[in-house]
Amino acid sequence: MEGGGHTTPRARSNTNGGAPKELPAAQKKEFLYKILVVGNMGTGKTSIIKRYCDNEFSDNYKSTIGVDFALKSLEWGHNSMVHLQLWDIAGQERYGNLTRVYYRDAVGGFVVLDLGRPLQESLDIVKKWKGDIDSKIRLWNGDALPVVLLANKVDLLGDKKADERTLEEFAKENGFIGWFATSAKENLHVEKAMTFLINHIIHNYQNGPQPENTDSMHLTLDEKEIRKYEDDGGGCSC
Ligand SMILES: Nc1nc2c(ncn2[C@@H]2O[C@H](COP(=O)(O)OP(=O)(O)OP(=O)(O)O)[C@@H](O)[C@H]2O)c(=O)[nH]1
Ligand SMILES: [Mg+2]
Repeated sequence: MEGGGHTTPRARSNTNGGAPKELPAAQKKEFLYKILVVGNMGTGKTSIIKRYCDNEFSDNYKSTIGVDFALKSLEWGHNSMVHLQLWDIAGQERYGNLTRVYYRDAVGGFVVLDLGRPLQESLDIVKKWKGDIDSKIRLWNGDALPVVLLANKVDLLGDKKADERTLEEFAKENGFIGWFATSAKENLHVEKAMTFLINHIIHNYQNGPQPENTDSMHLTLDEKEIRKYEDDGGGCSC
């Protein structure tokens, strides 16, 4: 299995035979993708999102309560804009009943583990998160959601390397589309992992319904749904 280095999506072919022409922003195709970021408490989910969206990092740990959202817009090829809605789901949430609501309409995800902790224990937990996603959400065609494993805090290993063989085998056996050793702190492989997943999502939707031009509809619907659950006293483990 490969952990990155994938091609960027092809620009749509142009008819004049020259270099692809950039469209004015207003004419670009827009795609909105909801992506889940899950994993146990303190593994670095919020830090990875913050690094990717704002290129910032803090050593202070402020645990996410419930769910948080981040948006990132990217120019993709010459003719497209991709808007990512990153759902930062608190580590404690797997023990609540809300993940099914949070997962709705997602088209991809990351499960994050902390390389500073014992690897085998972390992999057992990751397995549970992957199982939670697979049992609660499928793609439009019934396929499993594309999910990438992020072995985060690789900086903590110093000169040692992550146990690549174990991670590779684990990722393959558990249906991850790939894995990356990342560091939100030192900005290692965070962008590469995101690009890898986006490429995969775009490839999936080439043969199916494109969730394009969907503005903030999903976010609004899900927020309403979450509030309803919370009002009903359902599943909040905080
Ligand atoms: N050394 C190191 N520390 C990191 C890295 N990523 C995150 N941290 C630290 O780990 C702690 C937890 O990070 P968060 O991003 O808040 O973790 P989280 O997964 O969002 O945690 P919850 O919201 O509780 O589920 C913080 O103190 C971060 O500074 C990393 O790549 N390297
Ligand atoms: Mg968090």
